[in-house]
Amino acid sequence: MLRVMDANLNRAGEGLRVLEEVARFVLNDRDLSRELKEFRHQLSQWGQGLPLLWARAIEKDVGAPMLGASLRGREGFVDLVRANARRVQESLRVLEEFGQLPGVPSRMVPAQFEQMRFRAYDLEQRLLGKLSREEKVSKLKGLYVIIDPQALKGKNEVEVARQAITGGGGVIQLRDKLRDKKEVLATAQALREVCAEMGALFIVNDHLDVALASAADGLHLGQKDLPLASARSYLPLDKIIGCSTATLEEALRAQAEGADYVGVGSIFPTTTKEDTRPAGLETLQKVKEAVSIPVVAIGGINAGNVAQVRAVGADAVAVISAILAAEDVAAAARRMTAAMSKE
Ligand code: TZP
Ligand code: MG
Repeated sequence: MLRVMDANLNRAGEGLRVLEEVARFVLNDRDLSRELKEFRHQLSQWGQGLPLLWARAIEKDVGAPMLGASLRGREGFVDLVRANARRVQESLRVLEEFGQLPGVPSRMVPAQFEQMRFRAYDLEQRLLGKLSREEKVSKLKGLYVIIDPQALKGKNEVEVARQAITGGGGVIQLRDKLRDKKEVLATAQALREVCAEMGALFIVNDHLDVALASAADGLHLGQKDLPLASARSYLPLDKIIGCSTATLEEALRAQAEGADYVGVGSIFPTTTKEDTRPAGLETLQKVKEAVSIPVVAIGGINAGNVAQVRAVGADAVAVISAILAAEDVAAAARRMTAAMSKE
């Protein structure tokens, strides 16, 4: 029985080590990797000073020839985290069950293994959420199309989104300043569906409740909207948050508060939004140099001036009128993406 305890302490420790490496080297997340390390150390202390190690006899272990086999076929880090978290949770469950048998050292309290198992579930969720968020953030480049019904001139939102994605748009945002929430939600749900189907990100502007109810990939907040921390506390861990900024200070603050990307604008004069503040190419360049999160330029951008925006380093350009007002939305999106890739 000591062999079972030993093997499972070991197995849980190994799984935690893999999770710790993902947190440290893949996610660069200091807090998560520290927590995982502490967890692993705590677990290893259970085995210390006990006659457990000599109880391990790997040559007698029928499972030994299989070691390594279960590591084949991992599809990516999500898969890796799931498999190893499961390994940790299963081992802790075994420790909890066997820990109730007579003969187990009294300091191995089964209830503590149970608590550790719940902690392992929580850490798994946090790792998976962060991984999924990073994957979304990596898609924030190129053309970001904002669907604003006021600029659609009667065209259908979903059809326009479909064409914009066909033309190369990788992100779609719904920005609706006028309609009732009920209608905004119905449009959001339809847009989220088409984005998921075509592999684009879907972001909701302003409304946390609509973002949640439509299972959007993220939420975009302005300086006068909900504070970032409040929105973050309600959104699942895999959702991203963008923040509009017009100055370097605002962009740095947004990053410090945990924004996944910043919007910077207005870069050029625009008639689409009345109360914009000018930011200009110079501010855009300064922001790009100062922050490490993706920078999305916005305001008056079209196929004729997008090269200037790219030249100062913007990761993505957010566009309303240059795409939505075009007769052929897909062709306009194609022109824009082509102009963006020109040096
Ligand atoms: N925020 C800053 S400028 C702007 C917003 C929402 C409007 C961008 O629209 P357009 O038509 O691409 O200039
Ligand atoms: Mg807003």
